[in-house]
Amino acid sequence: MVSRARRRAAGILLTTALLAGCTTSVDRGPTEPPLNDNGDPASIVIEDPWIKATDEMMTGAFGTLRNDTDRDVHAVSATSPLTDRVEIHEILSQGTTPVMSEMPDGFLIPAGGTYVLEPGGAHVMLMMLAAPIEAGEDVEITLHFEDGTSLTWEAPARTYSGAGEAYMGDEGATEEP
Ligand SMILES: [Cu+2]
Repeated sequence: MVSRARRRAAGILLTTALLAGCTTSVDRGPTEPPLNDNGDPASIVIEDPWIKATDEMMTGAFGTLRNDTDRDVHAVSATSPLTDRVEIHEILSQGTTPVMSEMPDGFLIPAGGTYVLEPGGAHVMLMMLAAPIEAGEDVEITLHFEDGTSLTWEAPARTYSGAGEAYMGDEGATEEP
């Protein structure tokens, strides 16, 4: 735990330098990604990422997001090169029918904890797909955080048809709930 304590101390020093207006030593230039409060651009990782292979116009991406920092990290939006229409969704029960709903405020990955994107639960939704996504294909997805940092990963496409996949698209509905 010594290294963790040291890293935290370094973060406090960095914050102090910024408050003092002494930015020359920490100025990484405009092309570098912004640092979060820990001074670490890669504090969130995703485990077991995947996306549901589909021949329809929408599909979900999943995985377990792990937050190794000591503060909550707020995911606010998602993007993908495959489509401009990417949203963060959850599944709510309306009576007996599971209905997808956008999470306009995104979600929190708790400090030192995980947030799970899974079928039947929260997911990254890709809509208005121009072409099918075939099993084995890799799909690039980026999650954007409130602090200005982001996480990009390649999600391998898998064939999946399980409970909780009753998306509105599968029911023939064209409107998002
Ligand atoms: Cu969805």
